[in-house]
Formats: sequence, structure tokens, C-alpha cells
Amino acid sequence: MNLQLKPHAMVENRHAGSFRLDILQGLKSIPKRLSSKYFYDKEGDRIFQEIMAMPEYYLTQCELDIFKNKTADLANLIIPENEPFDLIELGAGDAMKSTFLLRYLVEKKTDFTYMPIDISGNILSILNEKLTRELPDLKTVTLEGEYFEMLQKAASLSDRKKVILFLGSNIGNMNIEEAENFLYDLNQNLASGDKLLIGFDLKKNPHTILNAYNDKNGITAAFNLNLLSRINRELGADFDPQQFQHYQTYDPVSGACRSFLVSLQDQTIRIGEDRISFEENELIDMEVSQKFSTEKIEELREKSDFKRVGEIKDSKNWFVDTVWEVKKEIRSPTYLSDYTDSAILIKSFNLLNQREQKHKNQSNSVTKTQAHDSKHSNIRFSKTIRRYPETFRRNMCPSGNRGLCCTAHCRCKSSEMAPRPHHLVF
Ligand code: AVI
Repeated sequence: MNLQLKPHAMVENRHAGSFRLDILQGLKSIPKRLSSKYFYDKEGDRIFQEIMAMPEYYLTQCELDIFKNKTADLANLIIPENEPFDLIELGAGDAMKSTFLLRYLVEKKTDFTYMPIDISGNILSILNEKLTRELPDLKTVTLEGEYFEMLQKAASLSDRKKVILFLGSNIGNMNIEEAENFLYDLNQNLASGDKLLIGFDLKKNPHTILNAYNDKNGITAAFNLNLLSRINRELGADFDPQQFQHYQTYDPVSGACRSFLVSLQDQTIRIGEDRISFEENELIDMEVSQKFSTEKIEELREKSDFKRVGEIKDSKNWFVDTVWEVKKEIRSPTYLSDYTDSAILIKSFNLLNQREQKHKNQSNSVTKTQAHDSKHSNIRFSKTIRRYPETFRRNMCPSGNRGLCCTAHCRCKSSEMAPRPHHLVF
């Protein structure tokens, strides 16, 4: 059975409450927007299958070309030297492409465990059944849930090196800032020596890109419009999808391929108790599918603190799977002298907590003010603290291994904890 690959953001779909809140917030904002992470209900999954089979939608075939025909090269880039490892796929879906890599690794008798992460338990059990049938010697542990939660679970299951797969240019469905934050957080959740294999759709002839998202048969249009039907089904709304039209753009300078829905008339939509008014020709911003230049990929890598290992392109040079590695300095456990950055951030974190009570809406600027004198990376680091206090706690590990340390799943093997100021309660 051919299942869809789910984009990263899909992880939140299980929260029905946040679905309603997100939809209303998006439709009440100016300009109106809806998040493409909500495209993937059952019908959306089915339409995405159709998209992947469209001749115009080159992305799937390009990445398949890499996984099918350059498997050995891929394997050489990701396999840690003479060490068993865990191969973790984010949003594994049917693992259509990665199965070529899995088969190759099994045939080479590589010591690894495959850990597909997906929010859909149903998809994972179908995948598990398929892999048991096709690759009986493969060791598989399926992880159902959100990416970062499941990465921590994977770390608790073994202290082996991790190789993360994030395929399909799913990263392109985040705007650039979200992508930077996601990759940085990913880096922070990994340990030195762990690797990331990530797929990027490259900039190319703009007509080729636009055609992939503006197909004559209206499949991509149906994919977008299905979200309105989903809102009707799940939130009791009364959208008439026929009163909206899909409009696709591609800006070859920025590389942003964007989809919109255009209201065809003045209309008011009921969503439960709420009313949303549209003027004729008003837009809903639906999805970005970012296309990347080599320079932009390098910038993302640098900003997220990964080291470059290598890359493989498809035969048309339209798509690249690139391999990055986490490299962290190992510091000696001389504690606070090594933690100048952390000391600044502890203050920042405490102050943030206090002020957040009073000025919830200004929390971001408080973080920035406190980290003002520190480096740019600290600003992002302090944002991470606010979102992931657990990650911050791990950052206090005396080994300086800012990955999976000093927790129950400590991989640094250090018995000592950095002294934590007693006023910092985790
Ligand atoms: C899942 N994601 C990478 C697809 C893309 O190309 O942005 C989703 C998609 N949207 C329209 N067509 C395909």
C-alpha cells in the first residue's frame, strides 16, 4: 500500500482543540491564512497520493532516483564508522524512498535499527507490517508521536549514534525562520556525531516549479480546497468550496512557491458561533513550498550549527539530499567558567518567567533584551529555553555535549552535573 509522507508540521494534528483555535486565528488575521499542516486528513492524504503520482510533480521521482540509483553513495555518507546506529525517519509515512536504503543496509549486514516516527499509529502499523514482509531481517521500532518527543524516546531506548532522515523537501513547507528554528532545535536534540540526511527541492526553471503546483487537472487545487471541506466537516462550518479558487505563485528570486485561495464573491462564513467575512477577491494564504539555492542550504546549515558531510543530487540536478553532522565541543567540567553564555541565559530565563506573568505578549522582546549583549546564537538559544526548558537543562551538562545529556538518557556518560543555581527550577 502506498501511503503519503507527512510533512513535519503534521505532528500537531491530533490536537482537535488547537485545530479550531489555529483555524479561527488564521482566518481572523490580516491577511487571512490557513496552515498547510492541516491539509492531511484522510481525504488530504488521498489527494497527496495523487499529487505524488502526477507527472508534473517531479519531487518524488527526483528523490526516488537518488534513493534507488545512488543508494551505496547515500549509505557511505550516513553510516558511522564501524558503529551500530539508529536510523530515525521523521514523518516516515510509507517509507517509499527509504526502503531502498533499508534494503541496501540489510543486505550489507549493517548493524542498525530503523525507527520511523509518525503521528499516525495506523500508518506505522501498516509500515511495520510491510517491512516485516519485505525485509524480515530488519530491526524496526516504530515511534508514534511528535518529532522531538519521539527523538527523546529514541535516545532513551539506546545510546547508539543517531542518523535522522527528513526527506521530501518537507522542510520547504516551513517559512525560512521556522525552518531555521526547527533545524537548530533538531541539532540541540542530537549528540555529537549524530547525522541528518535532509532533502531540499532546488531552484530550477520557474515554469517547471509552477507547473508542479498548478496542474491542469486541478489536483493541487482540490488539495487546497479540501481544507475548507475539512473545516466544514470537523468544525461545523459552511464554506462553499466552489466560491473559492486556487491561485499559485512562484517567485524565482526568493524561491517561494505559494498557494492561495481567492474568494469569488463577498461572503460570510459561519464556523460554529464565529462569523468570518470575505470580500470578493480576498485571499487566504495556504502554503509555502520553498525552493532552495545551494547558498541558502549552506546558510541554513551554518545557522543551525551542523557540519557538512556531503550531498547527492538526482540525475537532473533538481533535488538534493544533503548530509550534515552534529559536532559539539567537549568542554572540561570546570563548571561556571565554561558557562558564561548559560549564566546570561539563566538570568534571562528567570526574568522572562517573572515578566511573562505581567506581560505575556511581550515575552519575546524580554528574551531578546536580556540576551542583547550575548551572541546572536544566544538569542535563539534563549527562545529555545522558553520552548524547551528540558533541552536547556541538558545544556548544563558539564561535558558541553549539548545534546542528549544529563537526563535519564544521558549519553555523555558523565556522572557529574553542572551546578545549577537553586533558583532555577525545572
Ligand atoms: C509535502 N510537501 C513537501 C509538498 C510540497 O511539495 O510542498 C506538499 C504539496 N503541496 C502541493 N503539492 C504538494
